[in-house]
Amino acid sequence: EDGYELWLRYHPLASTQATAYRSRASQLIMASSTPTQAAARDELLRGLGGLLGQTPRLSDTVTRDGAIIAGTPASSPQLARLRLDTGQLGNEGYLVRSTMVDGHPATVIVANRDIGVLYGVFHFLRLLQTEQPIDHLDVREWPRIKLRVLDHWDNLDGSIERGYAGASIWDWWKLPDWLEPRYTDYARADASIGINGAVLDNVNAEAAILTPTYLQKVAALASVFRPYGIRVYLSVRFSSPMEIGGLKAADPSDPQVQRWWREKADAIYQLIPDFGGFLVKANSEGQPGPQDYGRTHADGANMLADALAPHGGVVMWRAFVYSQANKDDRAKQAYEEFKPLDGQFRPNVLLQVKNGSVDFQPREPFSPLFGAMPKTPLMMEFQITKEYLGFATHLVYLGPLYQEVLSADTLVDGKGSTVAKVIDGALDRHTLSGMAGAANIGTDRDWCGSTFNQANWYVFGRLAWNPTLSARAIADDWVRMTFTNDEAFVRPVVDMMMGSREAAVDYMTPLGLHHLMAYGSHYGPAPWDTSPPRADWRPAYYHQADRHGIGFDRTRTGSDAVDQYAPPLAAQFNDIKQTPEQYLLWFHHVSWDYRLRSGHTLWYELVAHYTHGVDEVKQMQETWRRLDGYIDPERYRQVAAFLAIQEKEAQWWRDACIAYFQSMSGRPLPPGFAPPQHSLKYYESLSFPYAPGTNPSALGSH
Ligand code: BDP
Repeated sequence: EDGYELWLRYHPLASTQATAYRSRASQLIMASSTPTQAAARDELLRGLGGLLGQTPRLSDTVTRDGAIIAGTPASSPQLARLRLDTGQLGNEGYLVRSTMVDGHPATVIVANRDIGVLYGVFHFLRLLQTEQPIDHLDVREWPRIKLRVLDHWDNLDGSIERGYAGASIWDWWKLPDWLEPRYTDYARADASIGINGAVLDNVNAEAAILTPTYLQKVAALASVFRPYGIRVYLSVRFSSPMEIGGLKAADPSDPQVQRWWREKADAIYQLIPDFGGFLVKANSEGQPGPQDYGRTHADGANMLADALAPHGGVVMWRAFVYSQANKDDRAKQAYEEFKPLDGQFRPNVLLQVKNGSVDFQPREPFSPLFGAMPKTPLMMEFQITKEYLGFATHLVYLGPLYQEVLSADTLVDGKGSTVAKVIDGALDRHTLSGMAGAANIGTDRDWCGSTFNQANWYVFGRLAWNPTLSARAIADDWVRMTFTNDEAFVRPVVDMMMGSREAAVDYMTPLGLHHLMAYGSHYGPAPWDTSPPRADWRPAYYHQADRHGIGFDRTRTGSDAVDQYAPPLAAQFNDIKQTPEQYLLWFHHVSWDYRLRSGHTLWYELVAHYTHGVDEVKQMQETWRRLDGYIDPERYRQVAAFLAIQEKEAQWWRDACIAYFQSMSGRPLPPGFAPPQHSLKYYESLSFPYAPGTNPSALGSH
């Protein structure tokens, strides 16, 4: 097996459940006159055929026990007669219910729109894939978040910024005439977890994407995705009117510029009537933007929003900004720049905010922007591709990271004002809401560079559908669908996944440390590195280690980043005694001899955490060793090999960081801990091959 099938791996169910399921899939009553209906029916037949070894007979009416009826009240008179309550379901929700139809026990999958039926079909298949009972179903589901989007950081030359799974799956050369079957499989996978949008190109965008030639190609992709409920969006370069429109400037207050964008939007919607809108990285890491003309982010976003509004499109404006000129703490800059603009954005603008205030680190406290801009819909931006988490090979399940952020309490409106409630619009009553994930998908046969990375695409989609789901329950589904339902395999693997992110935090950046990674690649440790041209790209900017202590003082006597949080949280983070230890060095500069809750010194705990991270990876290897024989040898062996790489590199991280921090602390290694395998000089001298997304000529490539 090569992993191509992802979690839609409809291999025959081994258990006795299959027999029971067959009697619940005797007949299928389902229209297929629209492309989405056809996609839903094909999926159901493919899934049942694979899982049960037989497909139900197609029929117009229910004539036997165990029928499945799927559709909308509009597409199926029989479903209409059942008068099921679909009010709450909206356009994308669905109901899967066991009921009697014409005297026969049947399963109905009903929705208000075809797309809901497709989502319902995937849910029903998931129940079978995970061997759930299906005799008394009463499932009622609808998405809590409106825009559930993958951001592809794909360049037009086929490379991917921070992509570790091969090249871009968009074959711009052969589009629009040749539509790779893979595009359809991509759409199926997205739809199966409720993803309904795809931004096709890198946030460091090229103007060429908006030329007629490329728009034809984009339209072709949109036509493949449409039946699966996926809208396409484009990242646009703010200066496009100059680069491809012949204008002298891109000033958002210039009527010529405004007209250029209006006409461009009109042209796009001519080709793609359901085009989603624009994603914009502006005045960030060298990208052009409205500030080049003395205008604000709101001025820039609103100009684009006005061009899209007549067509129903949205602008997703990114809040990832920090500048070299600004000498203030980088972690404070997005908040300082955007909070004053609350209330100034058009209704079709979402502000897309990274989960933390620095940059997709193994652990960051949630960005203080969440909860701070009640008049603006804030969209979550997670990273699915593991830029700072070991690329393709390290096994790091991101479910716990996402859940930690989504369930964090901002306290802005009393207890229970979670980040999830900010972004799903519940807290401030926004109808527009969104969650984006920077995709980890490429041309590798397994799509994501490793089998376990597929779980990160999967969990992102499931949490975008419902941000209160548990990362563990989602991992459990994923393991069953991807590997096997054998409990002896499922339990240890889910445990291993659930612990994997904490292990990575421990061997890379424990206790609130961040951004110790090598310049450029962001792979491997380089806490010593002084070569980056900007201070805020150097690890020392973040760890501040010296003879006395380590950590970034963000308290009121430091950068005062703490006061960007709601007062009770600010007070907590400001007080070293109350700060959760996982954020200790994020908020405080701490003496090496400071005693943590364990009674040990900071220096001791730092060494202990690094060591523990390595031990955890060894434990993961041990777990995997015991699971030989439960799954196919191809995937088994790759996971084993990747775990061996991870173990080696966890050791490297530990040893390099301990060697370096010891050179700062001057403290002896606490008793019982092995010394680093090599000298600090050795770790400093290592060099590495090219890593994706670090092409020095590309902007934002540090
Ligand atoms: C950083 C990446 C860089 C991206 C940037 C962004 O290193 O490649 O362009 O984020 O999100 O994490 O714009």
